[in-house]
Amino acid sequence: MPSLYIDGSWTAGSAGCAPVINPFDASVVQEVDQAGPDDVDRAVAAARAAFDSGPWRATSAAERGAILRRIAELLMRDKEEIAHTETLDTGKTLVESRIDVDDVANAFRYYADLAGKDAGRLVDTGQANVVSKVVHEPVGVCVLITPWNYPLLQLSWKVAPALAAGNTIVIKPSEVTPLTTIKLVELMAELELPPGVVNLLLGDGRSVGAPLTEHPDVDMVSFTGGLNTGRSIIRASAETVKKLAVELGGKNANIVFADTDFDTVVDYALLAVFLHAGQVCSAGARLIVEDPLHDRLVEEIGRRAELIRLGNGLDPGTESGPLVSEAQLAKIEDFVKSALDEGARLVAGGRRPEEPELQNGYFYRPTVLADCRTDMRVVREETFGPILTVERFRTEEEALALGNGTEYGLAGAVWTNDIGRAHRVANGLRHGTVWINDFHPYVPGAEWGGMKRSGNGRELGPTGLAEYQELKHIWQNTAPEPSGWFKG
Ligand code: TXE
Repeated sequence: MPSLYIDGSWTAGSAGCAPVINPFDASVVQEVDQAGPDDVDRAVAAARAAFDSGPWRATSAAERGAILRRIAELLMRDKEEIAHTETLDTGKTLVESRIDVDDVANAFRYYADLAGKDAGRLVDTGQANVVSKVVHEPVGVCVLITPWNYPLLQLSWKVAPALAAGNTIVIKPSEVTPLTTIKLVELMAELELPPGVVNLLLGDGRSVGAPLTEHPDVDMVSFTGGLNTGRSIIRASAETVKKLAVELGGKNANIVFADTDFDTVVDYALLAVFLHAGQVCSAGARLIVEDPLHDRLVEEIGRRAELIRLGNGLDPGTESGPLVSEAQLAKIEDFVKSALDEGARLVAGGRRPEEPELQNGYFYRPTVLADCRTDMRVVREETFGPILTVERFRTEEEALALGNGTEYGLAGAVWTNDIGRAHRVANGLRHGTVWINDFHPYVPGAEWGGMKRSGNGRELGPTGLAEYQELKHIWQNTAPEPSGWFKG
């Protein structure tokens, strides 16, 4: 079956096919179509026409909410199949993939409930013969570009609010992990939305992503991915002054004071960084530890990291899967080498696993590096792999300075039993999310996004819907008469 979806029809791409690789063993899962320049133009034209003149604009928010609720139901109907596909495509464990599908359905339900809740507002002008109101409108044609670490989840944070607000969309998933995106579009195709409301293009960033971000008929781009790609997208969209929402990853601080419960913080420090082999934008990749606890904590985390069971995500005994691609594996090896060259001390990992059955896949052992400093590349840059760097602090001020010590500002955590200190540090961190005595949880109702170089705009929550809306002020004079401004 062809895998592009344009103007309500499945279609083959004009740029041939490309294999989708299972990172567990480098086998080919499936071949998928690749879009060429004509496909890009056709998808944008279909979305443009559906927005400008199709029946979609006339749907009520309640109708759109019902569509989103139906998508959530279909996701639950096919949950096992979708989770299985996500594991084949990304390497993550089936447990994680199932949680992803549940979270995806929750995102659709959340925006189903929110659609139409806020109809705008009346403004008191102080004039009896004037009605002044501010209303929400959709932005128009929205291009949604997603990464490979949470292919379906990241997509749902964009598709659900974009449709709830009444936009038409062109989806461009990562070329590395397109399979569950194809599946989601198949589910939406079951709903028989007007042609052109939802379109799907497959292909890489250079041939498909970049032309979309430059396209004059696209009104908005929502992007999640790497910082340098984000910079290119911001530059490419400047000419046509597109609306942008970008989430560009993080280098997230996990700050531990010595009064914290030891076993709990060991457990969470491992979860924070090694979940999904560290390929998480909010991964707690920088452990920043108060001096009295430092040596004991590093030793225990190193010991526990060596026990993490790598394997096939489909195997129930597996605790962590591979990296997503050969390129990502090479990047991680390079980061570890540069860290050791710059003076870091290897506490655990730092190598590929020895097991014969893992040799074909893109595996790397969970790695702990002590004696790290903010001037090291491995501490400053997002590695997006199973690498934990550890830094030491002595005062609260020092902890805060380290926590804010990179150009990113996506997420961070502070661990302490001193409630005043917990809030002082949380207030001082320039991160979009701060956890106190926890790591990773989120809810669809709370905004997600970055400060500093971690991005612009927010996903989730009411703001995640507002990103896909324009505001319009309508002023009505109910008793017009000459103003008398010009006397002649
Ligand atoms: O991501 P890219 P890559 C970070 C992480 C990772 C690094 C590189 O540090 O190691 O980025 O990963 C599309 N115009 N994150 O290279 O390039 C691309 O096809 C338009 C953090 O895989 O950012 C894909 O669909 N689109 C991140 C998407 O952008 C372009 C999650 C993301 O790919 C494009 C993933 C272009 N010029 C990686 N170039 C997070 N924030 O969670 C590429 N794309």
